[in-house]
Amino acid sequence: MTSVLVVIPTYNEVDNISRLIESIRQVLTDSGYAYRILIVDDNSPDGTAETVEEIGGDDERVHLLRRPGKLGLGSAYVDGFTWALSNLPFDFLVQMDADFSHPPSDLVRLVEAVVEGSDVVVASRYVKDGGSSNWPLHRRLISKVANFLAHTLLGIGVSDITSGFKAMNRHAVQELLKYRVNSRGYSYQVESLAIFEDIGLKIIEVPFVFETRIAGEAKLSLGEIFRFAGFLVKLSLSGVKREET
Ligand SMILES: Nc1nc2c(ncn2[C@@H]2O[C@H](COP(=O)(O)OP(=O)(O)OP(=O)(O)O)[C@@H](O)[C@H]2O)c(=O)[nH]1
Ligand SMILES: [Mg+2]
Repeated sequence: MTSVLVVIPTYNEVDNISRLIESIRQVLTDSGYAYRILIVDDNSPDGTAETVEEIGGDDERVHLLRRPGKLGLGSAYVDGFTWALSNLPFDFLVQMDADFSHPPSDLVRLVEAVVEGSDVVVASRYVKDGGSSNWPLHRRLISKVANFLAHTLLGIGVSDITSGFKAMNRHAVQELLKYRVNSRGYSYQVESLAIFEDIGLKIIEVPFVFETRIAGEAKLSLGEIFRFAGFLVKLSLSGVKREET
Protein backbone atom coordinates (compact mmCIF):
# COMPACT_ATOMS: atom_id res chain seq x y z
CA MET A 1 0.00 0.00 0.00
CA THR A 2 1.29 3.46 -0.91
CA SER A 3 2.27 5.38 2.17
CA VAL A 4 2.46 9.12 2.78
CA LEU A 5 4.40 10.93 5.47
CA VAL A 6 3.39 14.46 6.46
CA VAL A 7 6.15 16.45 8.20
CA ILE A 8 5.14 19.55 10.17
CA PRO A 9 7.58 21.80 12.04
CA THR A 10 6.05 23.56 15.02
CA TYR A 11 6.90 26.38 17.32
CA ASN A 12 4.09 27.52 19.62
CA GLU A 13 1.24 26.02 17.63
CA VAL A 14 -0.89 24.75 20.50
CA ASP A 15 -3.95 26.56 19.13
CA ASN A 16 -3.69 24.75 15.80
CA ILE A 17 -2.03 21.40 16.26
CA SER A 18 -4.94 19.24 17.53
CA ARG A 19 -7.31 20.44 14.82
CA LEU A 20 -4.61 20.09 12.19
CA ILE A 21 -3.73 16.50 13.08
CA GLU A 22 -7.42 15.61 13.18
CA SER A 23 -8.00 17.23 9.82
CA ILE A 24 -5.02 15.46 8.18
CA ARG A 25 -6.15 12.13 9.62
CA GLN A 26 -9.53 12.61 8.05
CA VAL A 27 -8.26 13.68 4.65
CA LEU A 28 -5.75 10.84 4.40
CA THR A 29 -8.11 8.20 5.77
CA ASP A 30 -10.64 9.20 3.10
CA SER A 31 -7.92 9.07 0.43
CA GLY A 32 -7.10 5.43 1.15
CA TYR A 33 -3.34 6.08 1.50
CA ALA A 34 -1.49 4.62 4.47
CA TYR A 35 -0.01 7.54 6.36
CA ARG A 36 2.22 8.84 9.14
CA ILE A 37 2.38 12.33 10.61
CA LEU A 38 5.65 13.64 12.04
CA ILE A 39 5.67 16.80 14.16
CA VAL A 40 9.09 18.39 14.69
CA ASP A 41 8.76 20.62 17.73
CA ASP A 42 11.40 22.96 19.10
CA ASN A 43 10.53 22.76 22.79
CA SER A 44 7.60 25.17 22.31
CA PRO A 45 6.89 26.89 25.63
CA ASP A 46 3.14 26.76 24.96
CA GLY A 47 3.01 22.96 25.31
CA THR A 48 2.62 22.02 21.62
CA ALA A 49 4.66 18.82 22.11
CA GLU A 50 2.63 17.72 25.13
CA THR A 51 -0.56 18.22 23.13
CA VAL A 52 0.86 16.08 20.31
CA GLU A 53 1.74 13.38 22.83
CA GLU A 54 -1.79 13.45 24.20
CA ILE A 55 -3.42 13.16 20.79
CA GLY A 56 -0.87 10.75 19.38
CA GLY A 57 -0.62 8.64 22.55
CA ASP A 58 -2.62 5.70 21.23
CA ASP A 59 -2.08 6.33 17.52
CA GLU A 60 1.09 4.76 16.12
CA ARG A 61 0.74 6.89 12.98
CA VAL A 62 1.51 10.11 14.87
CA HIS A 63 5.18 10.76 15.70
CA LEU A 64 6.92 13.53 17.58
CA LEU A 65 10.51 14.62 17.23
CA ARG A 66 11.48 16.96 20.05
CA ARG A 67 14.40 19.33 19.72
CA PRO A 68 15.90 21.24 22.63
CA GLY A 69 15.12 24.79 21.48
CA LYS A 70 14.11 27.03 18.58
CA LEU A 71 16.64 25.95 15.96
CA GLY A 72 14.83 27.20 12.84
CA LEU A 73 12.40 25.92 10.25
CA GLY A 74 15.02 24.64 7.80
CA SER A 75 16.93 22.58 10.31
CA ALA A 76 13.60 21.22 11.63
CA TYR A 77 12.92 19.84 8.16
CA VAL A 78 16.41 18.41 7.77
CA ASP A 79 16.28 16.72 11.20
CA GLY A 80 12.73 15.48 10.56
CA PHE A 81 13.62 14.03 7.15
CA THR A 82 16.80 12.41 8.48
CA TRP A 83 14.92 10.78 11.35
CA ALA A 84 12.07 9.69 9.07
CA LEU A 85 14.35 8.03 6.52
CA SER A 86 15.74 5.74 9.21
CA ASN A 87 12.58 5.21 11.24
CA LEU A 88 9.44 5.47 9.13
CA PRO A 89 8.10 3.69 6.08
CA PHE A 90 7.00 6.15 3.39
CA ASP A 91 6.88 6.42 -0.38
CA PHE A 92 5.89 10.09 -0.53
CA LEU A 93 6.47 12.99 1.82
CA VAL A 94 4.55 16.23 2.23
CA GLN A 95 5.96 19.19 4.15
CA MET A 96 3.51 21.77 5.45
CA ASP A 97 2.99 24.48 8.07
CA ALA A 98 0.98 23.93 11.23
CA ASP A 99 -1.21 27.03 11.01
CA PHE A 100 -3.71 25.96 8.29
CA SER A 101 -2.08 28.28 5.74
CA HIS A 102 -1.57 25.08 3.77
CA PRO A 103 -5.06 23.56 3.60
CA PRO A 104 -5.06 19.85 4.49
CA SER A 105 -7.74 19.36 1.83
CA ASP A 106 -5.04 20.07 -0.83
CA LEU A 107 -2.73 17.36 0.49
CA VAL A 108 -4.01 14.53 -1.68
CA ARG A 109 -3.87 16.61 -4.85
CA LEU A 110 -0.17 17.24 -4.19
CA VAL A 111 0.57 13.62 -3.47
CA GLU A 112 -1.25 12.53 -6.62
CA ALA A 113 0.90 14.83 -8.72
CA VAL A 114 3.99 13.03 -7.38
CA VAL A 115 2.39 9.62 -7.85
CA GLU A 116 1.82 10.59 -11.49
CA GLY A 117 5.56 10.93 -12.04
CA SER A 118 7.01 14.20 -10.74
CA ASP A 119 9.74 14.08 -8.11
CA VAL A 120 8.82 17.34 -6.39
CA VAL A 121 5.48 19.16 -6.43
CA VAL A 122 5.33 22.74 -5.20
CA ALA A 123 1.95 24.12 -4.13
CA SER A 124 2.07 27.54 -5.74
CA ARG A 125 0.36 30.87 -5.16
CA TYR A 126 1.84 32.31 -8.33
CA VAL A 127 0.44 30.09 -11.07
CA LYS A 128 -3.03 30.30 -12.66
CA ASP A 129 -5.76 29.60 -10.07
CA GLY A 130 -3.31 30.01 -7.19
CA GLY A 131 -3.41 32.90 -4.73
CA SER A 132 -3.58 33.98 -1.14
CA SER A 133 -6.70 34.70 0.82
CA ASN A 134 -6.83 37.77 3.07
CA TRP A 135 -3.07 38.07 3.29
CA PRO A 136 -2.15 41.57 4.48
CA LEU A 137 -0.52 43.83 1.90
CA HIS A 138 2.87 43.92 3.69
CA ARG A 139 3.05 40.10 3.72
CA ARG A 140 2.19 39.91 0.01
CA LEU A 141 4.92 42.44 -0.63
CA ILE A 142 7.51 40.53 1.42
CA SER A 143 6.63 37.35 -0.46
CA LYS A 144 6.87 39.05 -3.87
CA VAL A 145 10.24 40.66 -3.04
CA ALA A 146 11.58 37.35 -1.68
CA ASN A 147 10.51 35.59 -4.88
CA PHE A 148 11.96 38.34 -7.06
CA LEU A 149 15.30 38.17 -5.23
CA ALA A 150 15.42 34.40 -5.42
CA HIS A 151 14.62 34.42 -9.15
CA THR A 152 17.11 37.14 -9.97
CA LEU A 153 19.98 35.80 -7.88
CA LEU A 154 19.51 32.07 -8.41
CA GLY A 155 17.46 31.70 -11.60
CA ILE A 156 15.34 28.89 -10.20
CA GLY A 157 12.56 27.91 -12.60
CA VAL A 158 9.73 27.82 -10.08
CA SER A 159 7.35 30.76 -9.69
CA ASP A 160 6.55 30.32 -5.96
CA ILE A 161 10.09 29.74 -4.72
CA THR A 162 9.27 30.43 -1.07
CA SER A 163 6.30 28.08 -0.80
CA GLY A 164 6.56 25.78 2.20
CA PHE A 165 3.89 23.41 0.94
CA LYS A 166 5.59 20.69 -1.11
CA ALA A 167 5.27 17.00 -1.86
CA MET A 168 8.13 14.78 -2.99
CA ASN A 169 9.02 11.16 -3.45
CA ARG A 170 11.37 9.25 -1.19
CA HIS A 171 14.15 9.46 -3.76
CA ALA A 172 14.04 13.29 -3.63
CA VAL A 173 14.32 13.23 0.17
CA GLN A 174 17.26 10.81 0.06
CA GLU A 175 19.09 12.88 -2.55
CA LEU A 176 18.39 16.18 -0.75
CA LEU A 177 20.10 14.88 2.37
CA LYS A 178 23.25 14.05 0.41
CA TYR A 179 23.75 17.80 0.15
CA ARG A 180 24.98 20.18 2.77
CA VAL A 181 21.79 22.11 3.65
CA ASN A 182 23.03 25.33 5.19
CA SER A 183 19.74 27.12 5.86
CA ARG A 184 18.53 27.08 9.39
CA GLY A 185 15.49 29.25 8.75
CA TYR A 186 13.04 30.16 6.00
CA SER A 187 15.67 30.19 3.22
CA TYR A 188 15.47 26.39 3.37
CA GLN A 189 12.54 26.60 0.94
CA VAL A 190 14.77 28.24 -1.67
CA GLU A 191 17.88 26.20 -0.91
CA SER A 192 15.99 22.91 -1.20
CA LEU A 193 14.67 23.92 -4.65
CA ALA A 194 18.18 24.90 -5.75
CA ILE A 195 19.33 21.43 -4.65
CA PHE A 196 16.43 19.66 -6.39
CA GLU A 197 17.32 21.51 -9.61
CA ASP A 198 21.00 20.63 -9.20
CA ILE A 199 20.06 16.94 -8.87
CA GLY A 200 17.97 17.26 -12.04
CA LEU A 201 14.69 16.19 -10.47
CA LYS A 202 11.37 16.79 -12.18
CA ILE A 203 9.69 19.70 -10.39
CA ILE A 204 6.18 20.92 -11.14
CA GLU A 205 3.85 23.48 -9.57
CA VAL A 206 0.19 23.03 -8.79
CA PRO A 207 -2.02 25.96 -7.78
CA PHE A 208 -3.24 26.46 -4.24
CA VAL A 209 -4.73 29.28 -2.21
CA PHE A 210 -2.65 30.23 0.83
CA GLU A 211 -4.88 30.90 3.84
CA THR A 212 -3.92 33.55 6.39
CA ARG A 213 -3.06 32.19 9.83
CA ILE A 214 -6.04 32.67 12.14
CA ALA A 215 -4.73 31.16 15.39
CA GLY A 216 -1.34 31.50 17.04
CA GLU A 217 1.38 34.02 16.35
CA ALA A 218 3.57 34.77 13.34
CA LYS A 219 7.23 33.78 13.63
CA LEU A 220 8.50 35.68 10.63
CA SER A 221 10.63 38.42 12.20
CA LEU A 222 12.66 41.23 10.65
CA GLY A 223 15.79 39.28 11.63
CA GLU A 224 14.53 36.27 9.63
CA ILE A 225 13.94 38.49 6.60
CA PHE A 226 17.50 39.87 6.68
CA ARG A 227 18.97 36.40 7.24
CA PHE A 228 16.91 35.20 4.27
CA ALA A 229 18.23 37.93 1.95
CA GLY A 230 21.83 37.44 3.14
CA PHE A 231 21.55 33.72 2.58
CA LEU A 232 20.33 34.17 -1.00
CA VAL A 233 23.34 36.33 -1.82
CA LYS A 234 25.67 33.73 -0.29
CA LEU A 235 23.98 30.89 -2.15
CA SER A 236 24.17 32.79 -5.45
CA LEU A 237 27.94 33.12 -4.96
CA SER A 238 28.78 29.65 -3.67
CA GLY A 239 26.07 27.41 -5.21
CA VAL A 240 24.79 24.23 -3.58
CA LYS A 241 27.26 21.57 -2.44
CA ARG A 242 27.09 17.84 -1.97
CA GLU A 243 28.41 16.49 1.33
CA GLU A 244 31.84 14.87 0.97
CA THR A 245 31.47 11.09 1.20
N1 LIG B 1 10.35 23.43 14.68
C1 LIG B 1 10.29 24.71 14.29
N2 LIG B 1 9.20 25.16 13.62
C2 LIG B 1 9.16 26.47 13.26
C3 LIG B 1 10.21 27.38 13.55
N3 LIG B 1 9.86 28.60 13.05
C4 LIG B 1 8.64 28.45 12.47
N4 LIG B 1 8.21 27.17 12.62
C5 LIG B 1 6.98 26.55 12.10
O1 LIG B 1 7.07 26.66 10.69
C6 LIG B 1 5.79 26.91 10.13
C7 LIG B 1 5.82 28.23 9.37
O2 LIG B 1 5.98 29.31 10.29
P1 LIG B 1 5.00 30.57 10.34
O3 LIG B 1 5.17 31.28 11.62
O4 LIG B 1 3.61 30.12 10.02
O5 LIG B 1 5.60 31.44 9.20
P2 LIG B 1 4.81 32.29 8.16
O6 LIG B 1 3.77 31.43 7.53
O7 LIG B 1 5.82 32.92 7.29
O8 LIG B 1 4.14 33.41 9.07
P3 LIG B 1 2.56 33.68 9.35
O9 LIG B 1 2.06 34.44 8.17
O10 LIG B 1 2.47 34.45 10.56
O11 LIG B 1 1.89 32.37 9.50
C8 LIG B 1 4.80 26.87 11.30
O12 LIG B 1 4.27 25.58 11.41
C9 LIG B 1 5.69 27.22 12.50
O13 LIG B 1 5.19 26.73 13.70
C10 LIG B 1 11.35 26.88 14.26
O14 LIG B 1 12.31 27.58 14.57
N5 LIG B 1 11.33 25.56 14.60
MG1 LIG C 1 2.25 30.66 8.63
